[in-house]
Amino acid sequence: MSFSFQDFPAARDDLRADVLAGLAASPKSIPPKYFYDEQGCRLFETICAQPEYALCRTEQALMAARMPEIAAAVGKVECIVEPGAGECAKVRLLLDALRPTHLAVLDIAGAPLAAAAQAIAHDYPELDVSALAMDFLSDLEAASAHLPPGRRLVYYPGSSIGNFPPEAASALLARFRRLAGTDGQLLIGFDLKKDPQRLHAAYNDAAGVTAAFNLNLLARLNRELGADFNLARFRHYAFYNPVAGRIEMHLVSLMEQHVNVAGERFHFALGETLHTEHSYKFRRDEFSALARSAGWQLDGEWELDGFAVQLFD
Ligand code: AVJ
Repeated sequence: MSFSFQDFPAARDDLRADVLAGLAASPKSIPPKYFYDEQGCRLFETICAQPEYALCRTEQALMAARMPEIAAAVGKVECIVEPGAGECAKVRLLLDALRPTHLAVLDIAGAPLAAAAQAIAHDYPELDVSALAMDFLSDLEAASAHLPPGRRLVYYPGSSIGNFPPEAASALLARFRRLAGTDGQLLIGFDLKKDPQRLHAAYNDAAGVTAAFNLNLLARLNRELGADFNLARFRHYAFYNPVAGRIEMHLVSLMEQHVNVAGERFHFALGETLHTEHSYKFRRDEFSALARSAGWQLDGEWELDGFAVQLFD
């Protein structure tokens, strides 16, 4: 077995700069990638166990049920690349079915990524595993240099692509195209448009886990930037916007207040929002058109209960 870890300090995210810029903007916003500190990752796992939030369970069931077809459509690949791999749990099904020689996993959280990748290297003795600690949004090109030659499959599960507005999503898919190379492929999962009440419920679970996940962003800023957000003065507010085809998540200020963040003071008016996430939903034809705009051709698709996986080359 072989395992390597590469840190890319120049391509790490900058919480402080991004948060200060987002709070100075109008409307205020913070990029959703900052949800996932240790506490945020735990809360997201708990969201996935809520009855209202079927996304992760459905994707898992779809991949398990259709894997023989998916593997046949993918064919022989040398290397699987997973940007934003986190716990590296989802890729195991693909490793079992495709048996590549190399796996490259990328994530901004270096320590948990290294641990998860090492566990994979242990469980798959034949596999070469590279863990790359970087923000793949800022430096996908640096990752490319660390991949072996041969056919590549970029794997981007979990509807993470839904967090990007259409132009940014198209730009990211185009970067995946360059990362995969001309004979490469993309296997990507995304949440489908469906009954808006079902979508609404998924982001407003009865147990309040999504609310806690959203508010944890403020707690993280308190912990890591010495901010003084009073969490009781903000309300989780999530809704489906059918015109834009997306869930919007906000933290709405319940009163006029000031908050100090990293030495700067910010004013919140009563009712002012801090926007924290877009989660776009697609029809299958919409998504394949988006990918086509980034240079990808649809090569296969699978659907289960409001979730879809598409394969491109
Ligand atoms: C992990 C990006 C797919 O957009 O549904 C869950 C994150 N946000 N509940 C999503 C999330 C609120 C999730 N993704």
